[in-house]
Amino acid sequence: MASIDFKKIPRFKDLPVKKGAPAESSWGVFGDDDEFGCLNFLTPEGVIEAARLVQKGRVFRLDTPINYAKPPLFNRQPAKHTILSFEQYGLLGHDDSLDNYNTQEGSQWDGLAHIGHIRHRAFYNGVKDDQVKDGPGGKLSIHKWANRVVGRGVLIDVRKFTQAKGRPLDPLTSATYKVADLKDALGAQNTDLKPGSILLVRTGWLGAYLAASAEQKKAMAPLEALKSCGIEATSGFAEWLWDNRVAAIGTDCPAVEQWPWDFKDEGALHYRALSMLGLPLGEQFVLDELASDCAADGRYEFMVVSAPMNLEGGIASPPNAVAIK
Ligand code: UVW
Repeated sequence: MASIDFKKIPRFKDLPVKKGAPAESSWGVFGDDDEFGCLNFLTPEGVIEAARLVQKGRVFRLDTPINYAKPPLFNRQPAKHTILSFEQYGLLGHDDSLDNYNTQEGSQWDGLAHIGHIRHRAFYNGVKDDQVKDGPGGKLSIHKWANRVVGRGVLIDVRKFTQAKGRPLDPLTSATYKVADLKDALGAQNTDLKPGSILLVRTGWLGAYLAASAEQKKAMAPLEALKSCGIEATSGFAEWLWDNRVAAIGTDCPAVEQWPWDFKDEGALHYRALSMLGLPLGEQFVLDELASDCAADGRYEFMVVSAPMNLEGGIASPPNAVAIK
């Protein structure tokens, strides 16, 4: 984590800055070898500012329990947890063994090597597939984030806002929230986006999923069957995030954008955010309790501390995150 001069960061309309880089990409803004993208907006000064937001000592866990989704979404497999015993050594005690663990089985940060651009065949900053799969030394590895994802968090409760306006959407469909909804909800919350915010957006999907029956969960889990709400995947959304210097965006829905999204569509948010801007996407975050507290005290900003897995060469990670107020 390092200080940056926010005034020197180009506006979205002036991207790309690097000759030959794709349109609307930030490639080169933080240097040709940069692997952090928008996480560069998180600074030591921002950490100190974020710590000042801790005022009442309430801590909100943002991760789902491991294996919360039964079965996990997108055809991902559940982890197998075994308690190992020390009995054979005459000792009363245990270890855990967690087999078959998929780092994206529940709440997760999509690392920047999760999805590369469909046409450019490259990840953020032009990283190629073989550079990602280079073992523990792989480029864009999630372990590099292990001490980088700390800063000011802002919650937009767009679910609550649209419900209050009498136009709730069904989170278990592919309906989308518009950027205007996010802006209006922020305004209604009297909250602003300062440079270097970790933006959390409550869409209502996780609550709706948890309220579904076991049969419904089983039916909606496969990638081919899942339908989920999300945020519009437009250039305008990417521009708003970049120009506000959002460091990462986490939501309580499965893909941040709606699911399904069309892999052939270059306008998909996974391409715009992960591959073009280097903007981490957070999915299936637990936000309901935090949202209730924000509504109760009228404060939608807090400190976020997320320590992704120290997995060298890793692609993604549970956020291992808390919001502290
Ligand atoms: C895909 O979009 C394929 O996965 P995720 O939503 O987990 O990033």
